[in-house]
Amino acid sequence: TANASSKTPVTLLGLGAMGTALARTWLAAGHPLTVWNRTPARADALVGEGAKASGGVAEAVAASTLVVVCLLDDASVGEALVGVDLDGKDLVNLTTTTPAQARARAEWAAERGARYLDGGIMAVPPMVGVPEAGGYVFYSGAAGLFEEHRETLAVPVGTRYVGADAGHAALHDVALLSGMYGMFAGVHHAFALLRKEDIDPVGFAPLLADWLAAMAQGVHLTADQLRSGDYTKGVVSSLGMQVAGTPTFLATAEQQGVSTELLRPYFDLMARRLAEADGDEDLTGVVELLVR
Ligand code: FVH
Repeated sequence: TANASSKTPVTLLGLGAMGTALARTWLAAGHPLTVWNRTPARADALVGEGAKASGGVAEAVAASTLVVVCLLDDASVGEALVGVDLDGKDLVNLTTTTPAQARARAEWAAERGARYLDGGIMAVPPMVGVPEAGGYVFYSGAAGLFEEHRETLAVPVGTRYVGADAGHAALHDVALLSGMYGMFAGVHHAFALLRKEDIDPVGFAPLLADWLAAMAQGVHLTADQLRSGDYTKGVVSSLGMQVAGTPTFLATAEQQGVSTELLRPYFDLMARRLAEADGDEDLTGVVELLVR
């Protein structure tokens, strides 16, 4: 149709849970979409919805200038694209990788005549195509290339460009997810403490969620302190006071029959920092111990 032909054609490689969700949004927005998946049957439903299936990965790549890749990991990207002509293509790789893999993949693409953007997806499949869910993708690589494709890339979820270094999208992605795993560790320890008591976890959940949300505001103070280099700036709860409190947390875990293996590594870092720094500073100095 006239409407479909006015939209940028997209080739999408990878129809796992995420790739399939992305595909549906481009189809719904009227983009001509060519799809490829290692297991071809996963394309069947999308073909029924208007996508073009391809005879193979080379044919799929040939179909559009903009080629979006969403595969399992960096190795699968290399395997899928081995020997494929990428000359003149704009490759957008949404596969989760390390920053070093993203930088190497950008060089690999350039050697094959392709322009390259890397992406880190901050969304799970049900958030794709649902703007109010707040999902987005970090992009890094050449700013001009991002601008050229911004509108098309913004169809599935929001976009956040984080700079020319191809590794920075992956770094932002992994940094946010690492923060999330630290939070999950605390959540699991908290629930474990209650496990043997007559306390309903469902009733406790909103208390925990609200407390974490309030404490999460502390990231702004941490960032300020890191930028200024003054870890005593604006301190509310000093390192000295908090280290003095750690035996209470360890003893409570002991009394509740809960392992301290999640808490102890962080408490050990706090104690090490106190041994070498000002007790009036914040917890921020722990960052110094982590950076080798
Ligand atoms: N799903 C999620 O919640 C997260 C959200 C944040 C971002 N991640 C990353 O997105 C990438 C794709 O994830 P996915 O959810 O689509 O993953 P799967 O459903 O497991 O699909 C994997 C696809 O990769 C294909 N594949 C695997 N190995 C190879 C290979 N050697 N050669 C070619 N393709 C390969 C697989 O094909 P098939 O098994 O159907 O034949 C799927 O298309 C990922 O980086 C997440 O970390 C998702």
